[in-house]
Amino acid sequence: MSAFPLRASPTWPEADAARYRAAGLWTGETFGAFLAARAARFGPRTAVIGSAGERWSYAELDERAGALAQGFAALGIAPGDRVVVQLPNIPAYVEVVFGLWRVGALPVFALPAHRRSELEAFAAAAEATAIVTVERCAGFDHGALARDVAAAVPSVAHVILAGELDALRSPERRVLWEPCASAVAFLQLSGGTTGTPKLIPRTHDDYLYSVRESAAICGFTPESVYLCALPVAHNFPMSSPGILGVLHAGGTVVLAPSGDPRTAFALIARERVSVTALVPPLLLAWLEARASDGSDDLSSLELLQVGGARLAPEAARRVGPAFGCRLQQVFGMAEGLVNYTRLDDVEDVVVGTQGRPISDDFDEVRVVDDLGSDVEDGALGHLLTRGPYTIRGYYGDADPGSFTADGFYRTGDVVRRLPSGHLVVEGRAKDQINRGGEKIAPDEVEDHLLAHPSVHDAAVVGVPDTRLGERSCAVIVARREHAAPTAAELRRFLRERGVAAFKVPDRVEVVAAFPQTGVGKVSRRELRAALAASLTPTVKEPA
Ligand code: OOB
Repeated sequence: MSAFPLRASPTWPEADAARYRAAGLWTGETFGAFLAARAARFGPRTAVIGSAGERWSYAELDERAGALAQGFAALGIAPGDRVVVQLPNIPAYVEVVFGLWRVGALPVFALPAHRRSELEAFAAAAEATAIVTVERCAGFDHGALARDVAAAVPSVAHVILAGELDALRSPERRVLWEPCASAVAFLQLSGGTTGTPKLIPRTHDDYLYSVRESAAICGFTPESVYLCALPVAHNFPMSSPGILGVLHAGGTVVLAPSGDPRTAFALIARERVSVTALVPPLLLAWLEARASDGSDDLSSLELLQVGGARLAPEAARRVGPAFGCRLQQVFGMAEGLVNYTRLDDVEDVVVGTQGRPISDDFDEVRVVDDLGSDVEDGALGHLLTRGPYTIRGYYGDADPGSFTADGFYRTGDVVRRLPSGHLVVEGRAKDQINRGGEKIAPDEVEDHLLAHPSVHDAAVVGVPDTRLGERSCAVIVARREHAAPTAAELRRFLRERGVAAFKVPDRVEVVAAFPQTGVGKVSRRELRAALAASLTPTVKEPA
């Protein structure tokens, strides 16, 4: 067993769990059993294709994950251990994650963009015992980063590099561990609204339910060929229906090293890809590339999913004509609830809404006013949700205020519900910036800025941007008798502190003092709102 016991997290009351089991939503299947069952059913079919020419069948993937699990066990990775996985879109990601599940360990999913500040925080919060990463990727030394994190976080005993996996594999076939399906299978990262990371405990039962239903809603079959163009560890390409949905259906996952149109179009043509998933800014890049050069054969594409941030209706309408395929909007969250427009929805619904929940009968959705009373259909309100795959609390019960007393998750999204059950995302009441699908917690970035010797105070706000939806702007008050730091200096400062590039403010404004927004202590939220309103997107962008 792990030397670092799992922290307790709030979970579903037994009555709800019993209801989900009785209705056949929670089947008792675990991820280890899931892969074995796929291998038994789809053995010789192609499961995973990598951009370097790797092609693994279901039987091979199962074999590789099993041999890796034995190696992980021999290294001392124990059931219940948390293991930070920071891998790009390479086939090793799939075998590592299933290998960890086979040994009873819990992956903690980091994104390739995360740097020391984030990785250290995740490893510490999860008390991870190992980090799995690549030596280098896109010019960055991930191996050195992982070793730095291991040196700083006492629980981390191992750094495992993708290049070392073959040496780790063992031909032994000991039965390792069969966890209970109601146990936590992995920790996903929350987009975050606070300075400290919130880890999301997802169970085998709840996550596999969402995977199976998502695959059914999206019509995945053994013929489906899914291009993973977003970072594979994100909840959207992982399970909505994502790579797990394709594997569930017996289809093929094609891992793209990047989502840029050139790379992606070539892979779509080469592998006859039928479905893929994008965030809105990437869709815009694809639309532009397609308009300037329509020569790639994308005729295999049947479905293009877009989610993670607001999709402008004008962009949505261009999908069909540009790619000759259907659009599907996906509005989801790593905490659980996922909404899809359905394949048989009419165009206005597909273009103008963000879909409806996976389960008509079991996803509970409330749209409430500021006082918590339900509003009429069609009216704006806060989205609260509870159901068979939405967590009831964060890992270790961090931030209990994100949940109501009766277990609804406060999504922080402001929505309208239509009589059909479809939701339209109209805005956000949470302190979060959504930079083209990448989520930024202002608190976190402000804490870093305040560490700069010339910064007296800092507020980070979102400003509208036609391409990304929002960009981040740091508003700075300099210390008395200090020259205000330049934008370039602050950016370098944040990078040196190991902050992911997407969190480094796009714009920096220096002001003499912050506006007084109310009586007494200035609320960060009011302050950010006042500053955001005073910043127009046309003001000069820093070079
Ligand atoms: C997905 O998950 P997260 O955890 O990175 O972010 C969730 C938040 C939502 O609460 C909402 O604020 C925003 O991202 N969001 C959207 C959206 N999809 C997500 N806002 C407007 N329109 C959409 N279609 O982003 C995620 C997880 C699973 C599937 C898809 C997206």
